[in-house]
Amino acid sequence: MATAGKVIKCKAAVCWGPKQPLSIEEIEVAPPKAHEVRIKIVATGVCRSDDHVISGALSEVKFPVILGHEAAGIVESVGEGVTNLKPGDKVIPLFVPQCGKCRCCVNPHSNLCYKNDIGKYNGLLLDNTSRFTCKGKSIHNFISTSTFTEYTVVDDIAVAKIHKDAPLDKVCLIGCGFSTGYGSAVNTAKVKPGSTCAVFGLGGVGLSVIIGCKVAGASRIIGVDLNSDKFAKAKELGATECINPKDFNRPIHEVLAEMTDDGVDYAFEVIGNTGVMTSALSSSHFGCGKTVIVGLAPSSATMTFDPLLILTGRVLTGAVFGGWKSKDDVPKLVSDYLDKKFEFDGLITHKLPFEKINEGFELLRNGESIRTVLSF
Ligand code: PAD
Ligand code: ZN
Ligand code: ZN
Repeated sequence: MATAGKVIKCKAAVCWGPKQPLSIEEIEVAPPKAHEVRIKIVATGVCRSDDHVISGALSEVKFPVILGHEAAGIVESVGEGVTNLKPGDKVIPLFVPQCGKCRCCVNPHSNLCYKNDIGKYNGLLLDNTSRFTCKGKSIHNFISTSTFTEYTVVDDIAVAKIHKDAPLDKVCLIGCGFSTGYGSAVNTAKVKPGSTCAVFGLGGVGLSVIIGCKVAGASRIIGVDLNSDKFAKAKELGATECINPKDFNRPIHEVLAEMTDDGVDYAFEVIGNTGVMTSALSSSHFGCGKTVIVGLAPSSATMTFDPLLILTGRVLTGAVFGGWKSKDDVPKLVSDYLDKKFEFDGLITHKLPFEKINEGFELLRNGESIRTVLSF
């Protein structure tokens, strides 16, 4: 491409600090260095995890920063040593990279590569620098991806090549929301046919848990949300019942225990609220229930519960990105989507031009949208 090796000037949404709207700016994106890839982002989703940074809930994230981590795009150019990608390839950036060499990568049961930037939030590429500048200032990366920009640069362990026929404005959801929820059910919980599930939080990720529970053959899938407007879509995607904690004057775990002969087989917390995490744990069966934490709690939050809850046999676990080994599994998820093994188009409730990104976040905050997909 004509731009290879050159600095690209383009549009990006810069987050200058918490509690302020994102600002559409012209930025400069330097060419990729060795083992890096410059990507033209085509479509990017608005995920709650980005909003946690904007709201100030993830206080370790360094500013200024370009957020965004759920996206699909096209390779513009590659740095030295990148052999498996070429300009024009369709790709999905990976917020959990896969180096293939670290203790987690070589363990078939883990997907959290040591090279990830979640929780540490260094906000830099692996060589400890950034390729973004704006108004003379260096701008941080966000969890190995930064997709709220027309062009981004990622390390080659943080990008997967996908099928050439993949519709980028849909499969961008495989970069986070869909895969996280779906994998939490099929990989992390390993939901069994005929089982009973409760899903706390019916946003894009919680609804994807429901899709996973259904594909796994669960016989009852109970959606739980404070916003009853979310119930119709949840039922459309596979929930067999939905309940609103506001409609009961006793704890929701007691309601669920009554509904399910002492508790569900699998409970999922997909909100990021530590109180709800304990409710989810309490809703699972005392002797054989499994609870999966998917929601991202605020930086300072801690979870407390009576240890007797797990002493009797309940299992408590969690997963980032649905337990998928990103570089290996994302291309397979895209192919499975193209082969119609599952469907998630119903999660995309809004489409907006990139410039309207703040409107996309407003729709998420006021509960109107499931996923807004922004395109350039
Ligand atoms: P969302 O905000 O679209 O959905 C959250 C839902 O929870 C909404 O429908 C709310 O009405 C509902 N809700 C809020 N509080 C309560 C409550 N106390 N009781 C019942 N329902 C409630 O978010 P999302 O689906 O995009 O993301 C959900 C969480 O998952 C969020 O914390 C996000 O940061 C996290 C996430 N984790 C990963 C991962 O890899 N583990 C990936 C992506 C997102
Ligand atoms: Zn996300
Ligand atoms: Zn690794």
